[in-house]
Amino acid sequence: MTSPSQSPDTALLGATLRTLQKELHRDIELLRDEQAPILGLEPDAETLDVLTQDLESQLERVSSAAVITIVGATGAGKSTLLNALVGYDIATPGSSRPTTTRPVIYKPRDVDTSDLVDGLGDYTPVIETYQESGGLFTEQVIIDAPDTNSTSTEHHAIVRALAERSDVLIVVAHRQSVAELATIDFVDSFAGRRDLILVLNRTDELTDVSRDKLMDQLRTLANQRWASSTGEAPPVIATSAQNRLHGGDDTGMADLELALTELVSSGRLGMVRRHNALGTLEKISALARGWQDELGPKLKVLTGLGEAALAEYRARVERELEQRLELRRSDLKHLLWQETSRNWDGPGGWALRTGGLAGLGIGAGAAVVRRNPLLAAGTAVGALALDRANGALRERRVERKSGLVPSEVELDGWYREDFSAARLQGLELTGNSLAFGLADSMSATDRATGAIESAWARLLERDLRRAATRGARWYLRWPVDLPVFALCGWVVWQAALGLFGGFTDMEASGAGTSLLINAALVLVAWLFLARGAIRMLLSGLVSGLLTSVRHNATTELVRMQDELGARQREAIAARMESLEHLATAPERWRTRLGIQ
Ligand SMILES: Nc1nc2c(ncn2[C@@H]2O[C@H](COP(=O)(O)OP(=O)(O)OP(=O)(O)O)[C@@H](O)[C@H]2O)c(=O)[nH]1
Ligand SMILES: [Mg+2]
Repeated sequence: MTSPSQSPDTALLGATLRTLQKELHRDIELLRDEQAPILGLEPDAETLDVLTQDLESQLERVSSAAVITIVGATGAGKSTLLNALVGYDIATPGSSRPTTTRPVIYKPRDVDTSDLVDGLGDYTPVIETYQESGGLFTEQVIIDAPDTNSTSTEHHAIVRALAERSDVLIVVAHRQSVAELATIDFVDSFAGRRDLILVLNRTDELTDVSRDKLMDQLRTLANQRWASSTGEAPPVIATSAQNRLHGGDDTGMADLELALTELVSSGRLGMVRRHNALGTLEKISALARGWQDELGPKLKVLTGLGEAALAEYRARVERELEQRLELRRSDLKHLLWQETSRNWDGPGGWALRTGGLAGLGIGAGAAVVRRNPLLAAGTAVGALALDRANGALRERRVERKSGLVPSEVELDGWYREDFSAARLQGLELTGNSLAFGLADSMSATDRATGAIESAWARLLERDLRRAATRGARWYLRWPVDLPVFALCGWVVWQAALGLFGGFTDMEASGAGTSLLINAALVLVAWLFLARGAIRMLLSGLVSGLLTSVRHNATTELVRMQDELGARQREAIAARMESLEHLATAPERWRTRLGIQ
């Protein structure tokens, strides 16, 4: 509904209200998020919907003419009162009750009331335009509503809907209907949200005593049931609409006109609407405070459970990795020997590459070499071949990640165990076990697998090579290789001497078969000793490698814990913030709208 002119003030007010309204919606939507709606809000959902719709319609009407709805029991004189306010007989009062069965909206010619009647269905009000202008309230929209005490529920619904879209409700009672007002909750539901004016009409029919008595009853209701949150009670006025309409003097009608004029005069109207909006907001914030008390601690518990679950899950993955790495220690040693031997050109490298089987074979060969050189050679070669095959097998085993990385089924099982308390709490709070970004099994599994795989890959691709390079530095290689070269040189020297001394004298010169065999035995023994020493040294490096795998995996797992934990923490914090935001909204609105 729009009025012909809109002052810059009201436009600004409208903009501010809309911003505030947006914030409010955002908070409410977050709390009732489809994925994880907080179930504790459900009992209040209907009230909340009514309140937010109310707020919305008030904000929409910020720049329009005032809407005054006259409600009350049948025969109280609502239609007559309307005529008295407009100044001529526009509404039809009557004696057959109820006279007004459909609401009638009276409006100035240039005011569009489509918003007012929008969505009212079959009970669309009759719209009448003021024929005469210049009356006291012919600038405003006045609604003559059907009675609120009849049994017709349609009447009730439509009056309620119209009252929601109004600025001011004039509640009219007469002698017969004052007591009844206390029994119906219609006025209760608007108290604090709408400007109310209580009118005792048809006072010309009453004695002073009974009028005072009825006025007292109305004042008690106004003070005790319908006061606003600031404690302000609606005014109670005694009138005789008929007297006024017939040109008589009626102080009550004059008071009513004054009160209404104040409320609907352009500057005041914005204020009325702001007050009404604030009244509605107070109710939303009271609901929010209740939710805060009830749900705040539960949300905190959920945060704690989510974090504990992640910590437990991480610790479990780490423990498991630790054990599995220990099982891989010997394979890794072997791999490091192989890798180191690749960087070691020389006899030490060959010895290092030779496994235990080959060592045994060569040893056995050495034992029989004097008696049967052919068998000795065969034993050594066979053992070497077997050793090579065994080494290849180990290498493949180390490079495979399976066995080291827990299977998806295992990880899922741990997840279910560790996250069960958090999931249950989420389920209770929102009907969704993964409420507020609690880590799901898939992402926890992916992250844990990724952490271990990347740590292992880093070992194979970088750390192992570095360790192998370190294991084959010159100051390790030379002490092993030089004696071998020296011995070989000596044998060659002896052989040369023998050669110069004549082939026949070879045995005598000491360069005969037994020299060669002895030299070979010394060589094998030396290399065997050296191999043992280098392997011991490399084993120390293996411990370092395993520590770095653990360290890298842990770093990644901690990151997983932080990131997944932060997601839930932030989601819950956002809900808590929304609750707090709603609980303190009236304060903020008051400041922003300049209302004390
Ligand atoms: N004496 C006296 N009679 C009044 C006064 N106001 C209204 N009446 C009479 O009371 C009767 C009912 O008045 P209405 O204005 O039709 O009452 P209403 O509240 O609109 O009734 P419904 O349309 O049925 O809900 C009519 O006969 C009016 O003339 C008044 O101030 N004094
Ligand atoms: Mg009527």
